[in-house]
Amino acid sequence: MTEYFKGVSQIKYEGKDSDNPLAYKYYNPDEIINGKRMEDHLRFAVAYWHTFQGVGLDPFGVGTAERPWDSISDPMELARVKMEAAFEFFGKLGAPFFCFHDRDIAPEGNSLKETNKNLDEIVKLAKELMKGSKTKLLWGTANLFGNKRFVHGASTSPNADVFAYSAAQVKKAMEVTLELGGQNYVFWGGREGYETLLNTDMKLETDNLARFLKMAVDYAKEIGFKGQFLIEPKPKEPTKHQYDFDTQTVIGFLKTHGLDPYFKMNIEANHATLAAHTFQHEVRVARENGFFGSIDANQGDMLLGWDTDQFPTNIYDTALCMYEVIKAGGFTTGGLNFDSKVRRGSFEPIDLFYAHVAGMDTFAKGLKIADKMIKDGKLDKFIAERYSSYTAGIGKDIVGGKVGFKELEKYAMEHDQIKNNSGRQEMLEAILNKYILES
Ligand code: XLS
Ligand code: CA
Ligand code: CA
Repeated sequence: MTEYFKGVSQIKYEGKDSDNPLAYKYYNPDEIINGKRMEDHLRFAVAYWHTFQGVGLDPFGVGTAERPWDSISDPMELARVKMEAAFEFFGKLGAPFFCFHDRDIAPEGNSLKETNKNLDEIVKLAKELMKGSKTKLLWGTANLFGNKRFVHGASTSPNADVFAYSAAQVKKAMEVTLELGGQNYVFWGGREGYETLLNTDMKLETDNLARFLKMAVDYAKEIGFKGQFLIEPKPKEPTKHQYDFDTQTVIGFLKTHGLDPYFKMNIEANHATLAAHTFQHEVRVARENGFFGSIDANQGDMLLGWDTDQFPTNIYDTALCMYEVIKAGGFTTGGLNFDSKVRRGSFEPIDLFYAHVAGMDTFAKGLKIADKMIKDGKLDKFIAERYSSYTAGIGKDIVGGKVGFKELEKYAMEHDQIKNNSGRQEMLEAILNKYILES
């Protein structure tokens, strides 16, 4: 078989003293952290779209990426070569999972029928390659935003033909996800949102979105797809206002439409930033409400207001993310998918390896820090003490539903000289720094 990434051999764990950029310093798949292998804690996935479809274009200039498949022009030949190269990449990296959109792996034809035929052919190849590989499919999804037919949305388009087309496309994407053993299926609301309410029937659009998801739930049952359905919140981009704004909004939407038993969240770090939340906030909201599913691992730029999808290299964020993941009981079907792209200036194939190694090490280190934070228990203890007024006396009665406004008024009359305690934020931040520096 052709070797596409020449000069890169299997990436190994060399430990923290290594200065080899093509070796893991912290990611040691077999190392046991709290009774579980690191690989099983982190469940890393490579995102097909950025890594094999990304060309490094921006609104001001053409693609800069140099890739081993650049000389191929036939779309189907290109799709086959990329799939082979992808499995070489997964193998060399030791990535246990990958994720894709239908249109990442196979080109559209002149009709939906031809498009499905193209997809079938590449799925067949992927299935063959998976037999000789340890890499599994974390999730599949449908691209309902790239083609111009989705200009006004997919299931929220004002055009019923687009709704029908989107349904046909998701039906097929679910079938191929099942065929490849996908453990989840993701719904990211591509262009499900609006630009102006002057031309938008918001009620019909959001009801249609719910109808669409209900059809997907029904069809999953029909074909025996047992994977987890995930919704990926994002507040803006491409539309000005996306319906799946953030985790709390999506939970409310699912509950309104009786869809909450069938969906969990796929939280993306950069989307949290766009919603003016921290990454940790979004994961916390998901876990505390029973919607923790999977994570799109990346990071945004605090100085930019758009979705930069950078590789995650911020230890604070990965530590606090893994803190939430461990507290959620760890991943079940989900994992950490690198929905991240190399910068336009990092255009060589080797940069794809450097980037993934950097992201994987940052999360591995984050896992170790989080494990220490939890085992040491200082933060948990502080929080427990901070809320201890609810474990006895009037607080216990409030939590236990034993008192109402009248009883509380009587209590407040007798206890109106209130004494608060310090939140000790800086002291706690120094403790977090100590975990980071010493783990
Ligand atoms: C775009 C989204 C997208 C989803 C999958 O912003 O992150 O890539 O993860 O459709
Ligand atoms: Ca994403
Ligand atoms: Ca993104």
